[in-house]
Amino acid sequence: GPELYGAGRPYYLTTAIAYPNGVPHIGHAYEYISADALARFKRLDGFDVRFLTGTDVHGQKMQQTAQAEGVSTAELAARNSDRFQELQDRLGSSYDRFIRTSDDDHKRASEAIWRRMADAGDIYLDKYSGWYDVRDEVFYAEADTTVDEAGDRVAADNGHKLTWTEEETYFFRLSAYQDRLLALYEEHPEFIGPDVRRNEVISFVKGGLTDLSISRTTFDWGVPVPDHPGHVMYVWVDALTNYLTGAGFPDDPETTGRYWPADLHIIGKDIIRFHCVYWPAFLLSAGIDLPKRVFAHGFLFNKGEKMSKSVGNVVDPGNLIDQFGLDPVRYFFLREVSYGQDGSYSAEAMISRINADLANEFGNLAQRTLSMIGKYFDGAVPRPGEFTDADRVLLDAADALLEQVRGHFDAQAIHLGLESLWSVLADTNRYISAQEPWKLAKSDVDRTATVLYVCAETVRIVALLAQPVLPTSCGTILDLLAVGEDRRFAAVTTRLVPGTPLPKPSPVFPRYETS
Ligand code: ME8
Repeated sequence: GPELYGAGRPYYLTTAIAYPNGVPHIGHAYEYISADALARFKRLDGFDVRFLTGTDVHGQKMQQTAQAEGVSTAELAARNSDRFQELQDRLGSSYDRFIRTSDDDHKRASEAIWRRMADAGDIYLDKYSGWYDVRDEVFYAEADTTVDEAGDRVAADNGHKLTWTEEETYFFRLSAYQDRLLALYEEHPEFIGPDVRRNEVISFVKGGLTDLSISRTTFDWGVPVPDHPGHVMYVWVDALTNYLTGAGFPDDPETTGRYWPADLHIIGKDIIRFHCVYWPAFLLSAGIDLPKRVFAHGFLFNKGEKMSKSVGNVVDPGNLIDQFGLDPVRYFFLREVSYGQDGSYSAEAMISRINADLANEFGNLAQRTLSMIGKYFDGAVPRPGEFTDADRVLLDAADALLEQVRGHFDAQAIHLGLESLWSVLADTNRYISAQEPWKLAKSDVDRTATVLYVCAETVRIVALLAQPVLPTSCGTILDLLAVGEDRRFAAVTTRLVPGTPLPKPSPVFPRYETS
């Protein structure tokens, strides 16, 4: 078999688990597509990937939304969690588990981590009084609030309405972890990506940490605190623990040993503090290894505007797929948006990517190459003669792609991985225009064979490495090149075999016609 880079080593990655208080939007779809592409690349590169995603069903916001809609909270959670899982399926996501924090094993994981933090002496009972943002499920210090024009107390950073909260709760001794967290960021700069988020977290922690209220008594929708009736866990305590549940903690130590610590948490930039401050502090307290990396993607906007229900500009991911097709939608978001930065959706930009990058640059090249092979070589892979310098330069560029794309994907620079692939497609298009195989075919069949072989090889290599982003279309191109399933790994170096009969070609990337 082919020599595999990952050699079956475990690789565990996760997405954030969404609040199912509404239906999923394009921001959720973006996170799923990007995490799926990263998961698929690792599998393609020979890793034993475990990919976790799901929903975060607890918290005050869920209970309030259910009350407003007149349904039980469990019903709301189940109904909307189904919508999120359906979206994952429609996006072709290769997740291994869709966790819902109402799952039984998750309750056991949350109890287990709570007990460990309590045993470490990091949990104590006290009275909490302060401001709470139900929408983000986060506590605010008085100093970080302000009063809006209507006279309501709001969060200074985002204007969210705050609720005064006074109750007896358990606290986590977060203040004790400041030095250990700063040491973590210092010793493991790779723990937080991109750098801009790392700097944000460091200055937040340097500003000082106060102990965190981690239980609630004024409502009951959550994981009960072990041995302390009347308290449910603060939603972020159980939510973050989902990553451990998904690795088999605490029921299955063998699986946990294999997949934990997680290699990568993919999240949006708004929840970096929970993942890079609270989560490592909980784990340090519980004596559990820390995840290796947290990467925060940016936010998606509609033509540069924030999407909101009241503005009526929320883009439904299902509609996008209906209109443009799944692979083009996946490609668009991963190529158009620099991963880690904010990005924007517009139909014009989508159509331009589909026609320029997919239909012209990739689709036309594949179709021209395959149809000339059909016409001049009876539909079998042509036998190349000696390679010229131009042939070798192009083949070398294609052969260099694996290491480039691997490097970019390992740094979560998905857009740069695609840029590398498309730059070799552009080279190949220039090469085919310069070589003019359609003219050569009349005078020099041997040279035509070599030129078409070189084109078919670059198409094969690009299709192989673009599979994580364009799984269906690249699968079809590899079918058209008669590349067997056993040769569809990233590290395959076997060239196309001259004489192999190819199926009748058909176009893979249609143009999007605006009538
Ligand atoms: O934060 N563009 O859930 P959530 C890009 N339950 N990403 C976006 C986005 C946008 N417009 N809007 C949201 C939560 N996201 C918690 C997570 S994890 C232990 C608990 C991203 O439904 C957001 O940044 O509000 C987050 O990563 C994910 O969608 C779920 O957001």
